Amino acid sequence: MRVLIISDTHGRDEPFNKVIARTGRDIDMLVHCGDIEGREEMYRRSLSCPVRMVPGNNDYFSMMPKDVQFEIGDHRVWLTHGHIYRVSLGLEYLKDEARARDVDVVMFGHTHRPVIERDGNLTLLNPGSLTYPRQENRRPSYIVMEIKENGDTDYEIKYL
Ligand SMILES: [Mn+2]
Repeated sequence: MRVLIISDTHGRDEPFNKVIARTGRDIDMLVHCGDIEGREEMYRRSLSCPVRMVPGNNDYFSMMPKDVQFEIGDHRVWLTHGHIYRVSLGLEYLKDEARARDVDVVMFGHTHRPVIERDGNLTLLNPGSLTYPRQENRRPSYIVMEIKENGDTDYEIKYL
């Protein structure tokens, strides 16, 4: 099972189209961590797989819930943009809330810097931004999560 995780596209579709050209359409779930800016329907229709999204701090008029929890394989996943948990200042609030929610994977965005961090049983994933990357190499980034037959899960940051 392959999950494509993206974030902070800020209204632009071209980087996402490049990602799909690269990964192929054989994707089992698409996750968008927010700052979608009006392109929600495009993402919902882009692939024939379930799509999970939350609004970001720039999705002012969105009626979608700001937090969602769901399962991927055996993983309990919490998805939130992250600004409410002050992720720009560090991941402590996010970790506290993840533990209170008893999830093992947190997906977030907002910082425009890709992160894969493991802390005990908790895995924190930020795919970075496909439109306005802020990490050192300034390349648009995303994460591919791959769950193997035996349940082992790999996470990889990829760059356009
Ligand atoms: Mn953003």
